[in-house]
Formats: sequence, structure tokens, C-alpha cells
Amino acid sequence: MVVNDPDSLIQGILDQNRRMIAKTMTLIESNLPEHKQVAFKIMEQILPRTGKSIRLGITGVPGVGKSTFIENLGVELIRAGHRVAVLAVDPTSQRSGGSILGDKTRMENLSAHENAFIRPSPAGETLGGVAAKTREIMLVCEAAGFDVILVETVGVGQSETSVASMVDFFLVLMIAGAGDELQGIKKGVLELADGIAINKADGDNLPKVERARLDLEIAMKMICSETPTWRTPVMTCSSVMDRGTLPVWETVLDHRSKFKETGEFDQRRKRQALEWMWTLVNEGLKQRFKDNAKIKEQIPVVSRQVENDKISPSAGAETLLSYL
Ligand SMILES: Nc1nc2c(ncn2[C@@H]2O[C@H](COP(=O)(O)OP(=O)(O)O)[C@@H](O)[C@H]2O)c(=O)[nH]1
Ligand SMILES: [Mg+2]
Repeated sequence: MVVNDPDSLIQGILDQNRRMIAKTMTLIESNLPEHKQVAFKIMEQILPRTGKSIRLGITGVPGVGKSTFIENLGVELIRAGHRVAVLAVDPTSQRSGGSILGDKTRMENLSAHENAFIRPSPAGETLGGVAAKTREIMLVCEAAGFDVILVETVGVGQSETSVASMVDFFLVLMIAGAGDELQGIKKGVLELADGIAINKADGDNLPKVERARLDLEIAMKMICSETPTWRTPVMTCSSVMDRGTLPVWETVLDHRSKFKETGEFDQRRKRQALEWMWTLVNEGLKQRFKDNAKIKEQIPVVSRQVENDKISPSAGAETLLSYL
């Protein structure tokens, strides 16, 4: 078999061959032009087989229990007959340093399962690049028959926005803390949320969690909902208790059936596809700018002129852009 033969890789994906799936993902993550080309061919071919999964994004500050939530829910869903893929968007991750999912041992209940596939965040120079790769990786998972995709992200550099724009339901996990329940959550993230869940609703935490839930419900009344179909609910869950995450899953399914009924489900997917295209256009423009030989040569020249007040910054920018 040819090593990077798109046809064998496509067949491997459709056959749910884990090695071939992983190999395709590595090609997607690669920055080598020949790898990109193969990945592009594969993506075009598998596209008709994608889009059928339930896509759930999960964000929250470090320590709220995102990974534990994903593992608990993942195990429950597999028990119910689903095939679950777990992906991460972490713009700070380097391949060597691991990612927010932690090492394999962190999700050992899930990672050992043949109906689970866990992929840490791709490394990348820009968040746009990392997110675009994660999106394609998600599509590979769908073509390989995974019917639930769970995407974990930390709140770094707008990564929530990127993840919200690739999923059907965006979940913000929180914990009951002292005082301000909104602490650590960036303004705007609650507006992206399709649901909020206060995690660690177990043991001694329970009264604190219930108070936090009431406070948050009041806070959420200030946020206008985008559609009459849905008001962002404030839920509670526990990822250390058996079935403790299932109420959240019920809400995801409820949202899905309501949005499908009104047509907003398809509208959202379409809007996301266009947003993705523009992200890729932006990334592509930046890359072409960086790779342009004439621009490379002119950057030091123009930079010096701007530094020495010979030309204005805007004239400098105009000059460099004119070489594109
Ligand atoms: N009591 C309790 N502890 C939890 C729960 N979920 C996570 N934890 C603990 O919180 C810590 C952080 O969890 P982790 O999943 O790594 O958080 P992440 O950084 O958001 O991915 C770990 O020590 C978990 O055992 C929960 O539902 N209840
Ligand atoms: Mg984590």
C-alpha cells in the first residue's frame, strides 16, 4: 500500500480502522504541502458521509471538571450504544507538552473503549489554524461512524468562539465558588452558551451549588436569548456520580429536537460552514502574505521607513499589501 494514498485512507476511515483514522488526522495536522494536498482530497471525498453526529462543545475554567465530565458522559453514551469521539481545542498546547485532555491515563475509562476515540488538540501557530484542523478532524470522526463528538476547550484567546462555531450545543461548565459566580468567565461566553451547568453537585457541595444556580438564573435573565425557541438553562451536574451528567445530555437532545423542528438546526450548520470558509480565507491570506518572496524582501525596508518616520504606518501597510 502506498503510504499516503488518499483512497486507502478513505477506505480505512469508512472501515473504522483506528490506525488509518489516526493517520489521516496526522496528515490534517501536518503543515507540509504534500500532506495538506492528500488531506484536502480525503476531506472532499468524505464530506457526504459527515454531519450526522451530535456535536457538543464544552468550556470552563481549568479545574471545573471538563475532562471528568466528558469521561463520565462518554462512558454513559457508549453504554447506550453510541460511538464517541473526544477532541480538544487548546491554542496553548504543544504536541510535546500534552494538552488540556491530559495524558491518556486521565481518561482511562473512556480511552480503553473500542467505541471511543480520543484526540488531543492539534498544535498550531494560530487559534484559527488549530480550530480549522479540529473541525476537519471532527468530520473524519463522523465519516468513521462516531455519532457523538465532544469538544473540550479552555478559555484562551477566543477559543470558546471557535468551538461554539463548530458545535450544535455549547455548554459552559461552572463550579459554585465563594461570591461572584461569574468569576473567571469572560464576558460574552455566557451569550454563546446554549446551556450552563454547575458541576460538582455532589456531597457537601449541594447547598452551595443550589444557591449558585439560583444566582446564575437571575444573571441569565439579563441576557437576551437569540431565539424564542430556546432560553439558556442553568443546570447542575456531577461527573463523579453514576449517571450524574445525563440530565445535561437530555437537555442537549431537547435543544436538538426543538431546533430541528424550527429549521434553526440546519440554519446554524449552514452559518457555521460559511464562518469556517471565511476563517480559512483569512488564514490563507495571512499565509500567502508570509510566503510571498517580494513581501519578505520588502518587510525590512518598509519597516525601517516606518521606524524612521519616512512613511506612515498606514502607507507602509498599503505598500506591503500591494505586493499580494
Ligand atoms: N466532587 C467532584 N469533583 C469533580 C467533579 N468533576 C471533576 N472533579 C474533580 O475536579 C478536578 C478537576 O477535574 P478536570 O476534569 O481535570 O477539570 P478540567 O481542568 O476542567 O478538565 C479533578 O480533581 C476531578 O476529580 C465532580 O463532578 N464532583
Ligand atoms: Mg481537562
